Amino acid sequence: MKGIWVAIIAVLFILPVNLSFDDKIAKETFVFQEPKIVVGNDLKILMENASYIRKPNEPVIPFYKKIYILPFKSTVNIRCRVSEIKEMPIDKEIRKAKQFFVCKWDKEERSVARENRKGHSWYSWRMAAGIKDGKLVNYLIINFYPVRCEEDKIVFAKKYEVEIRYRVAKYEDKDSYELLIICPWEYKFAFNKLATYKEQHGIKSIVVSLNEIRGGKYFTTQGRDNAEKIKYFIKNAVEEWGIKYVLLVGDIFRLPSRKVYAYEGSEEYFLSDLYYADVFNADGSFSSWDTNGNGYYGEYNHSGNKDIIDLYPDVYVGRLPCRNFIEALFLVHKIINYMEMEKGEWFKRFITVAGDSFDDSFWGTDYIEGEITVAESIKYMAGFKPVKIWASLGNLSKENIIKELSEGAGFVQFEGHGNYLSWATHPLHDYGTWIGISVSDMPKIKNYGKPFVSIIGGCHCSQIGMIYECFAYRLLRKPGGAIASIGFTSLSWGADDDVNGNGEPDIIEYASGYIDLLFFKQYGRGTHVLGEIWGNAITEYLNSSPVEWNDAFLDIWDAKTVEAWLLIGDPSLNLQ
Ligand SMILES: [Ca+2]
Ligand SMILES: [Ca+2]
Ligand SMILES: [Ca+2]
Ligand SMILES: [Ca+2]
Repeated sequence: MKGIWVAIIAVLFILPVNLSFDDKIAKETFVFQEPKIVVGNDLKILMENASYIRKPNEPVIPFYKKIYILPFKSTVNIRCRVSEIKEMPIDKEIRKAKQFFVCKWDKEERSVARENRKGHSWYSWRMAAGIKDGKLVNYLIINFYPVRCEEDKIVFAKKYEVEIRYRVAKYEDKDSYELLIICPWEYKFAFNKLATYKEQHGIKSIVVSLNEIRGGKYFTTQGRDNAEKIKYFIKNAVEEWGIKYVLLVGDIFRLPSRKVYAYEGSEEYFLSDLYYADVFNADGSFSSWDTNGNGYYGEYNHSGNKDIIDLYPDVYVGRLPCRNFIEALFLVHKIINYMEMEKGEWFKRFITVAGDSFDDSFWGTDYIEGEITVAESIKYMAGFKPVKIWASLGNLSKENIIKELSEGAGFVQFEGHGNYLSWATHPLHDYGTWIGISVSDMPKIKNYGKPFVSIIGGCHCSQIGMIYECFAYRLLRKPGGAIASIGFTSLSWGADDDVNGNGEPDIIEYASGYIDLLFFKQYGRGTHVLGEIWGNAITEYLNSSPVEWNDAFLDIWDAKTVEAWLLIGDPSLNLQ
């Protein structure tokens, strides 16, 4: 951000909690440099170090964001004076954003959302309750939109004077337990074993059965259905016990996931466990994800309805979708073994599997999208030996994927297309050919005693609740295979081209490619606990994306990207 903030009166503040109930004011002035207009077939508006709105069929405009971290439950009031406004005439159209590509195997299509255009303002702000380093905080996000597009001109606002009035609330963190395991009663025996082991390793743990939640054993039962009862329980457990990690155990028929109705034009609903992690609003109240109270959750563009939610996780949540006691016991042993084992050289291997995800040749960029994304992840994984199974290297084949996975690895990243049983991608410029692996290949993967963490970029690879187990869970359920897996329960999207003209391929700046590489960015920064990596990646994604629920940018893709990004695994697991 150097060189952009010309005048700064007050800087980012993190307030000590003991300043309760004092009114405070912070003032900050931002002066933006004039946008650069690049003339080509259309006009690109560039600003240094800016982010860019990429709403299909709308002009691409730059924006800046500033994040403040305040104590949990603090309240704010923002005033912003915008001045030094300048009109800049233009005689060509501003570049418009393109549709996203759907990362679905068998079907490559552009997604569409209903037009719902509304003008944007010079700035916006929102406050969200979230978690940072295991502590509840409030994130205040201010977005600045210094460029507006009109018919024959752009209007540029140079100077922003921001006044933040805030009131700090008092919140005391408890510390009776760190890990809460919620499971059906018939799995309790297996997970008591895990809890005992965790306790011996310094993680205070409690196992609670679904019957005990419904029966009100610890807290008074609240909630309209089973999922909401579980979510209220988690809220109580965070407030009363200081829970940081929640491990949900059971397939969705035993422990439900939440059907979420963020409708981007092709899939009416999908399942989200982020629902269980985003338990608080910024004022500390329960986040129902059904703010309009109509019984449909997480609505966006859903028959004209909308639920306004902050999406930020407040606790780190993962799931083991076990279908029976044998699977439950198997996974408990797998986790304990992983914690026990001396990890050898194999752990330092980082396997990346990628190819040419989309045909972008007619846009002239001709990126090899999957490879670009995993190459970015590799940059963050210092100390790891990258193993590249890439179309451009000529070694992308099912046999090679099986062979390399069989040798074991600390981490694996797939970037391409999927359905709930398979993952695949394309050779260079050959979009009719699919190369990948499916659940039927998994018995051939023989990395016994060397399980990996897999990040799977592609639609539906983590879609729990289908007739057969999904690709992501099948990897956990086999001997060897994966110890944890993150991927999408829904359709996911790839942003192609360099629509915003900043020189970076959009595939790593938006949607699925962006969130997947944030996992490795977090790990590379030294966050090694699985759930924290997951939570921090979602938080960073939300901090940098304007999910404002105001229809100005129709940010369904961003909301859905975080909602559908499911962690299958133990969130308290240390990946070292
Ligand atoms: Ca609703
Ligand atoms: Ca939240
Ligand atoms: Ca391509
Ligand atoms: Ca770009």
